[in-house]
Amino acid sequence: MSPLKERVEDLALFGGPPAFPSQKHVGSPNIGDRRRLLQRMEDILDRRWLTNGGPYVQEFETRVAGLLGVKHCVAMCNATVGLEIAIRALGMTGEVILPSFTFVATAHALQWQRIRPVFCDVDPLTHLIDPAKIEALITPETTGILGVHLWGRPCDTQAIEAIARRRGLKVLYDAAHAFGCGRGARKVGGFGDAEAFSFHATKFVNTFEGGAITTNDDDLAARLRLMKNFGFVGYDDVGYIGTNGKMTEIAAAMGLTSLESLSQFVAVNRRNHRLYRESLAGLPGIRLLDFDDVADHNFQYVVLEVDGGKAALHRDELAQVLWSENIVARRYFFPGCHRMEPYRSLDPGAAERLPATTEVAARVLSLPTNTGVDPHDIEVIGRVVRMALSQGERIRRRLAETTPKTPIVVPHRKIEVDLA
Ligand code: T4K
Repeated sequence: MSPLKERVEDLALFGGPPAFPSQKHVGSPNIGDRRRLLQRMEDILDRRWLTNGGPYVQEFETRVAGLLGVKHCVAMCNATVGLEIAIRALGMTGEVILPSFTFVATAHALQWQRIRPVFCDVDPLTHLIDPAKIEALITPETTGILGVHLWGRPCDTQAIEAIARRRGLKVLYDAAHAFGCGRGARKVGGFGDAEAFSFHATKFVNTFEGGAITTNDDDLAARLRLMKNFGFVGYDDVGYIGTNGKMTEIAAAMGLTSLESLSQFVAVNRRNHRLYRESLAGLPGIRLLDFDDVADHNFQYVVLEVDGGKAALHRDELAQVLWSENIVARRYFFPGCHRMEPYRSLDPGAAERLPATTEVAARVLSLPTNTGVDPHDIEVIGRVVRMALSQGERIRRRLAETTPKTPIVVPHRKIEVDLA
């Protein structure tokens, strides 16, 4: 039984026992049928074929393409390398327009190959790139748009692709969060020139590390296949510049096993999302992002917006309360790529054109979900949030008394490194 949190004094922040004995994570991986996975692993070892487009990778690609209704799926070692390869295979150069409110890999995949990421503001309600703000950012150097289907909600693909057609730009989507999601009758995977998926351990369908690029373009798919395998066209012949973006057989085995439990994972995520919504309903200044308008959503992120002007605690104060209770809520994707290096130095004025990004980044808090979280956990988390918000003033006062000169900071990993 989790300790009851009825009074401010019960909070772990002020000496009470934490609500959970060990940490509850946002990205705790789904495992699926362990026995089936181990069988596949045995088979891989027996065959002595571990990587380089083996039978498990081929089966995984076929299954993913079939599921998404797209002609080609090219499996990759992760989504970041997948994005880098897709960007290069699409011939993007110069400048590419993307949202700043995304995981930093989206921007890094461009900057890594000396393409300038030009950050566009988002819609404050959906957190997605705002198509109305794209055209003003197009210059003679612009070669593409990189939309992000954040939290699994598809971008306004019609508006983005209309701009791209008019201005002769390529369109790539970062679909890292959007596996299994759809717009109308269409699944994410076939929009734009190509889409990039992540199957990282923290994604609801995972391959430990992994990713894929999907496309309906035969030539592009052929280029992607060459580029992820050093450009080899035969045993001794290289026909293209390439890198190593290959997925391993073990990763594909995990992916296939994960896919077999996909509907069960979605059902758990959907239930968790509903329970959070019910348990946090009616709290002033609190909004839980809903996805009722999205066809076939995967519900893999539970995203809370804490409006510091209306809620009794600011987002970071609430996060501090939760962290001390072993509830590792995350401030994804604070503070926005434009406020991280190297972008902060390369484009110091970016914040002026990104007011909605700044506002959203100050509010978001992702809560633990996936199969690692059960209804009782959500009840406990909901009770902690409710109690903390009903006692906001007292919590602030206590914090001021106990740590008078220490600013409120959310614990985070810090790596000191001298890059000079
Ligand atoms: N585009 C977008 C929009 C993305 O969100 C991402 C990745 C990418 C591109 C790039 O995809 P990949 O190249 O990774 O395929 C995590 C993930 O590492 C990252 O894949 C993901 N997005 C991002 C949103 O979250 P961090 O830096 O937050 O990871 P970390 O180590 O803090 O782990 C997240 C949480 O999950 C922690 O609370 C711990 C927990 N966890 C993690 C792992 C790896 C577990 O419980 N078990 C585990 O095995 O980036």
